[in-house]
Parts: sequence; structure tokens; C-alpha cells
Amino acid sequence: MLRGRSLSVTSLGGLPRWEAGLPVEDLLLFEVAWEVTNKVGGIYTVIQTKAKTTADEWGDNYFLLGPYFEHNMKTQVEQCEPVNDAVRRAVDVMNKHGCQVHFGRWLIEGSPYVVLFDISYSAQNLDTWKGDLWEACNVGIPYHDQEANEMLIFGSLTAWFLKEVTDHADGKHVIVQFHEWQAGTGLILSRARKLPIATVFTTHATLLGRYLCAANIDFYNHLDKFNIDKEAGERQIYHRYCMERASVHCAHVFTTVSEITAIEAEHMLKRKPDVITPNGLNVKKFSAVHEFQNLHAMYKARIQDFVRGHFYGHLDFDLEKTLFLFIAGRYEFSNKGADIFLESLSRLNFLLRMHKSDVTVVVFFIMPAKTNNFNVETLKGQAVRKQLWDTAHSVKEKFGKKLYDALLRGEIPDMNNILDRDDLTIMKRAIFSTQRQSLPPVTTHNMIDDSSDPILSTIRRIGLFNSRTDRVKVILHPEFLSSTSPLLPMDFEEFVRGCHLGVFPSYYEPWGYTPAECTVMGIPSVTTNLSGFGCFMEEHVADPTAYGIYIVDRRFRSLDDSCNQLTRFLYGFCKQSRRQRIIQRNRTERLSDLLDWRYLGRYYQHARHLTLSRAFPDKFHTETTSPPMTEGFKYPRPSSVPPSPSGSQVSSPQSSDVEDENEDERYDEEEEAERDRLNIKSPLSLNHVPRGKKKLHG
Ligand code: U2F
Ligand code: UDP
Ligand code: G6P
Repeated sequence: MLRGRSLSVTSLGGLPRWEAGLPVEDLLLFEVAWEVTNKVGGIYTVIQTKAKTTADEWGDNYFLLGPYFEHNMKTQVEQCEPVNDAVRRAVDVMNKHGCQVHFGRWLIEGSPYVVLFDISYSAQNLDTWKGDLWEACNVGIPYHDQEANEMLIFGSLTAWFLKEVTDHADGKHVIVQFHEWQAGTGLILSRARKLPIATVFTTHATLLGRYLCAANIDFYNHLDKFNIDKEAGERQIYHRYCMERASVHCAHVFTTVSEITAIEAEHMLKRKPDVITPNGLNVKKFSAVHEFQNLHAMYKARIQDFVRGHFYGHLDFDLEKTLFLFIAGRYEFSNKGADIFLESLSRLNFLLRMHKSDVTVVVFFIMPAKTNNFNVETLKGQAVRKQLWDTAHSVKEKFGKKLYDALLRGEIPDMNNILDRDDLTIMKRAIFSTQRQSLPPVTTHNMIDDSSDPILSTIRRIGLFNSRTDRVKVILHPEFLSSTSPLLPMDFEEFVRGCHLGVFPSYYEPWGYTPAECTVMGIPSVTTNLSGFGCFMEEHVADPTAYGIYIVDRRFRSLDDSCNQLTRFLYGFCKQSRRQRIIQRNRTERLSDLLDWRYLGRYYQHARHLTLSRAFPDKFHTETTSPPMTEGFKYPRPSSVPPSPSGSQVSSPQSSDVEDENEDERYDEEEEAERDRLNIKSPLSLNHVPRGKKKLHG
């Protein structure tokens, strides 16, 4: 048993190590989430990347519980028989009672066991189970909220399963960790039925926080002022909100993914989280340290190819001096900061033009929206590029053969005659085919809500139409990337590696996996001090900018100031030389260790210790109830800052506020003068109501 075992912090390879020893052979661990084998958003990434470290620790005593979908099962799960008696019995009993419960190994790293419940198969029980939930906690679910109804079925099946397991657990103590309100009913029902389990509830966002932020409310300055019941009611999510809040209060241990979400939860859900469990990744180290740089070059070439096709007839910019930026995620226009990004791009375009920069910036927006497939113009672009490639290739073959023959004869061929009239005709025709009447499209797909789409509407307003004079070009790809796409056949990871900078200036972002994913691949990114990831980096890295983590202040500045700061980051990034970018990528990649589950998994371990000590206090206790210590653990400023080449300062330009302010002024004066001289329309200023300075109460 745990009594007497201690949690200690020692040092391992520069990282503090937290030693924890749970007697896992005497325990069973279940983790419940709607996104087990089922990708919706970031929670899938949490579960899927964490599986290896958890399975390494828990072996055959670790199980993931999720929903069954035929396609997911067929493509991701290998069916097998449960080895554990209690689990096998539970699956059998439920199947005998008319449920469909599937068991297998999820084919991901760590290959954890999964128990998947077929929700639709048990739908006939919905009314009875609604009654059970009402009995347990007086929460009713309206019939028209299909998603909430499905979650109730999922929760009821989970609670049933846990009852069967605990009835025959053979003295083993059971820990169950539930993620998000979708899994929460399982927790509420299990607790109402007094099942002997130690529970953890982890929230990755709050329902109200997400909704209020999306409504452009000055959220962080009013955290303690909202009438939360009324707000939930007005948004017709009162019942979901009740499910979420009841789950939080039923759990022995409540955790969330970041400090900022902890404060939010305290106000929106009325419980302070016991543990912060930051999101990690399964970091892979290459045996050759520079491998990730080679991968960048390789995948960048693929993106360049796509750009060649997309901008055919308008390729009057140098691809070697073109930077690829991107934003990606669920399409929450203002929560994900697409609004402020677009405004900054308009300002960046102005700055690059004004300073006659030879750098071109191509920006990708990867945000899924409703579409009618690819548009013709976009597909044509790739076809034209292919045709040009084929033409060049066939002429090259002919040329090569003639050259070879001439050399065999001991002659240097007459270069003026080596190509005949036919060759020239083919080439001229190929060039003619690249003429186009329209500008390169700003979206790759036919959008269903074209006229009201927020990204397209903003592009229209700021006039970023990919014209020749624009130094900033935009491409909206309203679908997640896939290696089977006929247009841009790359998966998301390959695409990220090929880009130069990820830009995620979120307003609402409990964690934010995308900048973390950039970091472990050695790609710099922009994040904010309102995102869990940004705050985490601020805490652990002395000069994040020097490491290629640009943190936009969206907390203490007005929207317009944040937008200026973002513009400055982007402009500073564009001014770097290739050498500086390479150095910066090396530094970024060095931060990977910080985001590795091998390090961050300790917070989950701590939550499990804590819940055992609360649920079974006579059997387990921890010597400390505080989370693992990481204070004082910081990545120092890179030793090469400020480095010898004067230009390298660009890679850490914002390390001091004083510099910042002066730079601001310089930009303003330079801009004003140039604008007058060139008679260029000034960049748009934000017409949103500034949210003012953000203060976190709590
Ligand atoms: C967080 O991201 P998620 O992947 O959890 O985001 P979603 O699953 O899309 O939605 C989060 C919650 O908001 C609800 C939804 C979830 O409970 O049902 N919701 C809704 O009810 N209706 C809507 O129209 C939209 C959302 C988080 F945001 C990231 O920062 C983290 O990185 C991630 C992993 O921790 O979790
Ligand atoms: N993502 C993806 N394909 C894409 C774009 C994004 O698989 O084309 C993934 C990305 O790798 C990340 C997740 O979507 O794991 C988004 O997670 P994040 O935490 O940034 O935002 P969330 O959607 O959870 O709010
Ligand atoms: C990597 C490769 C280099 C290449 C560079 C391009 O570092 O190893 O060979 O020159 O990427 O960097 P850039 O930032 O210009 O894409």
C-alpha cells in the first residue's frame, strides 16, 4: 500500500523528477472520454499522446472507456478478449443484458486496452436513464439536445460497467478519471450509487467560458460578476452546464489543464481545481539532432510546390524568400484569434510594402467549415503546374539527349539550335496556359456560407486579395489536412514542419495544443498570455521570444495594442535571415523536454495519489497534498543572447519592455512619414470595442 511511500523531487537530466510509486498491481485505472478513439478536438490528442507513459506505468491494469463508432473501431482498434477477470465479466454481463460493448487494443503507441460502448444500441433506455439522472441530481435533459442525450447514455453505460467491475474487483482498488462534461454523467451516477471508486474529473475548458468569450464579452475582467445561471440559461446550455458543474462537485479530485482555466473554473464552476494537469506530448527524439531541420526543408519544398500551382501566372515573388505562416484549429473565429491575426496581416502587408521588403508571406488558415468541395480555380492551379513540370521535363529530356550525342561526337553543341521550333512552340503554349483573368483565390474550397463567413468577410474588408502588390498572401483551407488530399497531400504534422511560423493569438484557449506541437517539431510559434500554453511557457522559460515562442499580451493591453504587438512580432520574424531562422528553430526544439509526458505525466500521477487518499483514507495517504514542485525550474535565456552577429538580436527583439516601447514609437514615426510620401492608404484600425486591460481576479 501507499502508506509510507514518499513523493520526492530529484533531478534528472536538468528536469526535476518526481518519484512516485503507486502499487499499480493492486489497482485498476480507468480513463473515460468521448474522444477515446474518436477525434473531435484537443482531448483526443491528450488521451492519445499520454497513452504510452500511462500504459508503461500501469501495464494491463489501464483501460480507456469511450464511445463505439464502427469506422473508428475498424480503423484503430484490434479486437481481443479482456485478460482481467473483472473487466471480462463486466463486458459479458452487459452484452448479455442487451448492450453492445466492444473490447480491444487501441493501435497507438502504448496500445492501451479500450472498452467502447455502442450508444445507439442502448438508446431505448434513454427515458429510464433520464429518470435515474433526475433521481441522482435533479438535472433534466431536454429531448431536442441530441448530444446531451447521447452523453447521458454514455454516462449510464459507464456507471453500469464500473458497477460490474467493482463488484468483482477482487480487492483491487479502482481509480476512474473522467474528462469533460461529456463523460461527467458516468461520474455523477457512480457517486450517487456509492460505487467504491476514487474519482478524478478533468475539465479542458468550461462550457460558459467558451460561450461567453465567443460572444466577444470582456470575459477576464468580469469573471466574478457574471450571473452564471442566467448566462447558461440564455444560451440554452443550462442542463449541460448543470451536468458539468455536478461532475466537478462529485469528484474526489478536480483538475484542469492550466492556471488560467483554474481561475475560470473557480468562477464558472465554483470549485478551485485541486491539481493543474498541463497537457503534454509524446516527444520523439531523432538520433541525428538536425533531422528536424532536414524535415523542415523537405516538407517546405512540398508546400512550395503547392504555392507554385496556386499562384500560377502570378509567381513574381521569390519562393526562396517566401515565409509560410499558418493558423489551425476548430473554427472559433475570435476565440482562436483569427480576427486579430487578419488585422495584423493587413498591417504587416503595409509594413512590408512600405519598407520595400523582398520577403513574401503566404498565410494558411486551416479551419474546418462547411464546403462543397474544392473550387475549380484551385484545382486548375495544380493541374497547370503539373503541365508546366511535364513540359519542362520533356524538353529537358530532348535537350539532354542532343547534348549527349554532341559530346559523343566530340562537339560542343550550338546552344542556339539545340531546341527546335516544336520545342519552342510547346514551351510558349505552356506559358500561355498560365495566363489567368482572376487573382489567385483566397480559399481552396467552395464555401457554403461564403458571404457570411467571418474569415472571408474580414479578408474582403481589409482587401487582402492576393494581388501582385500584396506582400502578404492568404489561403483559407477550410478542411483539416490529409495526406490523401488531391490538392495538398500532406498530413498536419508534415505541413507544420514545412512552415516557418505557427500563429495562434487565441483569446480563449485553456491549453492550446497547436503551438505546443509546433514547439516539439522545432517550429516557432505565436501564442498569448490568455492561453494555458503561453502562460506555462512564460513561467518556465526566461526569455520565450529568444526560443521562438512569441507571447502576445492579450490580458493587459487593448485589442489594438495587442494587434500592434502581434504585427511587430510578425514583422520582426520576416526580417530574420535564413541563418537566424535556423538558429531560432534549434532553440525552439530545445524546449521539447518541457512538454514531454515523461515530465508532465507526474501531475496526473499526483491527481491519482490524491484521489486514492481521499476516497480510501484508511488505506492510502500521501505525505504531501501539494502538487509536484517545479518552482525555480526555468529554461535560462539562451547563452547566445545577445549573440555576436548583430542581426541575431532580431530573434529576441522583445526581451525588454523598454525596447518594446521605443520600437513602437520608431515604427509609428517611420510609418507616418512613408505613408505620406508614398500616399499609401493607412492600415485599418480595429473597429471592435476594445476589451480593455485584462485583469484576472482570483
Ligand atoms: C479544449 O478543447 P476541446 O477539444 O475540448 O474543444 P471541444 O471539444 O470542441 O469543445 C469544448 C467544450 O465546449 C463545448 C463542447 C465541449 O464541452 O461540447 N462546446 C459546445 O457545447 N458547443 C459548441 O458549439 C462548442 C463547444 C481546449 F479548448 C484546448 O485549449 C485544449 O488544448 C484541449 C485539450 O485540453 O481541450
Ligand atoms: N489538427 C489536426 N489537423 C489539422 C489541424 C489541427 O489534426 O489540420 C489537430 C492539432 O494537431 C491539435 C488539435 O487539432 O492536436 C487542436 O488542438 P488545440 O488544443 O489547439 O485546440 P482545440 O481544438 O482543442 O481547442
Ligand atoms: C533547414 C535545412 C537547411 C535549409 C533551411 C531553410 O535548416 O537543414 O538546409 O537551408 O532549413 O530554412 P528556411 O527558414 O529558409 O526555410
